[in-house]
Amino acid sequence: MKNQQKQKSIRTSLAVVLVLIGLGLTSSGTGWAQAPPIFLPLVMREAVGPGPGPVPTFLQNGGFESGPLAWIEASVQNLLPLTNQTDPVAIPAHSGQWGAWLCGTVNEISKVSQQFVLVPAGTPFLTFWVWIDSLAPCGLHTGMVLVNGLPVDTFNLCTATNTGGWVKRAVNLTALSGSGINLEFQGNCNTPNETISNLFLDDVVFAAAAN
Ligand SMILES: [Ca+2]
Repeated sequence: MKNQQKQKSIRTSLAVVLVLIGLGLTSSGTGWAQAPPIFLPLVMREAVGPGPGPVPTFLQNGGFESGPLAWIEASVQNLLPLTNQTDPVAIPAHSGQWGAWLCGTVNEISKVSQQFVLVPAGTPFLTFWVWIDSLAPCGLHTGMVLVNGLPVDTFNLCTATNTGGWVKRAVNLTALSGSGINLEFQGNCNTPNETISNLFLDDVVFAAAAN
């Protein structure tokens, strides 16, 4: 609104100047006097406001079946979290052949992330499947989901939380419906006791409900 008022004020001022020039009026010491008309070229440029920002994109490759497509992988031990059934020690994926394998070795922090993902208005529940397989006591290793760098779901990776198979989790992101988010899944197993935890992840999907 302020910009519109400012533009309107500028246009009004310019219009007054043009009228005065067009009329050929100039000010003298005793008052307004007629002067030869002067015509000046004048180009007005419309004020340009900030353009539209980048458009968030739908989550891609949520089942990892296209390998690393759309996902950014990170690991302090220089491992690639995305894996498929050709890895002899990988567990069966929840769907297809590919999944993400976070932690899996000592002193590891591993991540898979996507940037500027749309939280669809009709399906704002972030759902995903995990398989926890850990040898660690509880309180050391954690699995996390981070949205824009902040944890929205945190869970222990330890013998007491071993799932023995794939289980579904969900995070309600209704408050961010229609927004673009930076989405990250992280396994943090960087602790001095050097026990191993595994966090497998597959089938990341935005859904209308948690179940
Ligand atoms: Ca898969």
